[in-house]
Amino acid sequence: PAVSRTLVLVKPDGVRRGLSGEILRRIEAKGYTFAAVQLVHPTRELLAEHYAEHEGKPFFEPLVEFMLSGPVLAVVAEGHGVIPGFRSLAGATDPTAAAPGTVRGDLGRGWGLKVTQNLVHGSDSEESAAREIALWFPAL
Ligand code: DAT
Ligand code: MG
Repeated sequence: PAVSRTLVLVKPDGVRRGLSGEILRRIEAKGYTFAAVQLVHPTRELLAEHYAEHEGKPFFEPLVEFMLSGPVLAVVAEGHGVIPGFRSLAGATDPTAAAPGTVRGDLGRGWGLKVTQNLVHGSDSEESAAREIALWFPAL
């Protein structure tokens, strides 16, 4: 696969639990590099844009509230096939279902009891990645 970029977010539960380093370590260990890393206090407007595809779903408001509960580590990761590659590192959306060896499977159930609190976000396509990187890193 071509070299591409993806947007990774270490969500507030990951930052709060001190797992940012462990998550970045796994990304680097797989061979990806970082094009940008920044601690962000997102606004409600930014999150509404970021999660626009989920607007109107029952978990949308709780998701935005959770994402406002503390700082988020925003990362642009780069490498061959990094978009599906990071999704594979992250594991299934629900930490209960996520396989061992994945971020959500190994670390995802320490604090949050909700699917919403699943430690990380990763872009799901080239289009999403371009849109999300422009949102979180307008200067990049
Ligand atoms: P992913 O983050 O794996 O791409 P998604 O895009 O379907 O998952 O959903 C975005 C986030 O919304 C997800 O990381 C956690 C939350 N979420 C998804 N489905 C949910 C549900 N059924 N209940 C509560 N939160 C949910
Ligand atoms: Mg998604």
